[in-house]
Amino acid sequence: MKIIHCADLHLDSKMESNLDREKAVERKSELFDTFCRMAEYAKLNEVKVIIIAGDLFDTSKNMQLRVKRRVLSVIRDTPDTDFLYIKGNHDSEDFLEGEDLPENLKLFSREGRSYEYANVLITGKDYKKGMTEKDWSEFCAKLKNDPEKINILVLHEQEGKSFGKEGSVNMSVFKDLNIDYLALGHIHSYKCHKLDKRGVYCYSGCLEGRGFDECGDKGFVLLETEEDQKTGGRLRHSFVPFAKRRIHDLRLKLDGGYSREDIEELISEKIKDIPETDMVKLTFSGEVEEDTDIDIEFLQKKFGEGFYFMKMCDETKLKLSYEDYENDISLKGEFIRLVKGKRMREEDKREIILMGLRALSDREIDIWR
Ligand SMILES: [Mn+2]
Repeated sequence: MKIIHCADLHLDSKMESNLDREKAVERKSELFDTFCRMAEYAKLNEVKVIIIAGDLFDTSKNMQLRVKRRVLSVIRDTPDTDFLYIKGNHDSEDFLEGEDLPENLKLFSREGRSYEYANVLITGKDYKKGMTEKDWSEFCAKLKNDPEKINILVLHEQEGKSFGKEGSVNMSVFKDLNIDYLALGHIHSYKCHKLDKRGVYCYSGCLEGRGFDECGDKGFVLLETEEDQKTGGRLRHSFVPFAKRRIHDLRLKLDGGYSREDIEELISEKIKDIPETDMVKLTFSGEVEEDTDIDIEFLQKKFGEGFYFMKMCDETKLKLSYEDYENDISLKGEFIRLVKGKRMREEDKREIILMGLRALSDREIDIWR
């Protein structure tokens, strides 16, 4: 039997933090398309269950009736697959109320609930704010996991050292409960670790990256059960990259003087393996000499055309020792000589000089150097 574990789709996200209105609308429809493609994948590959581990939607305020109804119709059109959906911290409690729900959409509650498919028991619990260690222990004590079966637990929680603080849960509370696979949502990157001798806990990550804090491969986890007479069954899991576009947050650390040609060469090298359908942010950092030519507008236009979206940021600081200017016949030189002639601590003088030079220069200087 095949099962998909996905989470954090945030289907009604506005997508406007980087993109212009037109692209934001397009990207938003891509989020939905990827959800449809996943349903298609389930049909083609005879996936019995799709687990959605919370945050199917972004906020109830953004929630458009249209998006909700379309999601329900995709589920209805995939009748051979059950959609097991727990609510995350973004999903509002009552947004499905009054809707005509498809039979294959299975919901949970804040107290927890289980569904059984052959030898697989899937238990899930909607997100509930402020769960203490005691609450979790009580929840775990009620689990009906059967050691002979494959047991999956679905939650939308932040893994942490302690309980309750920022809504975190220490994963050790789920140890030795015969859990084979703990399907988690909330963290937007794929991550899988050993839970105990028997099981693993796994964040599937989101299906599509939305911003530059959601970089790299995004997709879902495919679970496959194997019949095994001795153990009653085994579960294999693998991450399936599935996003339409990948998001890259790149940095170019500079040190010294660079001509425009040098900069262009460095950019070309940095981006050479990135497909043009991707979204790229490139930040220049480090220290550069004054004659370095980073014309962000020009570079963004030149290289941005090769990608769906590109954004460049210049965070470089001016590499400077003020002694270089001390004897100059210039405003900078005059300023340095003026400050040096004052009666004050040498460190203060240095700080004032660097601050003044920064004001007189068009590039930022690291004054704490
Ligand atoms: Mn969340």
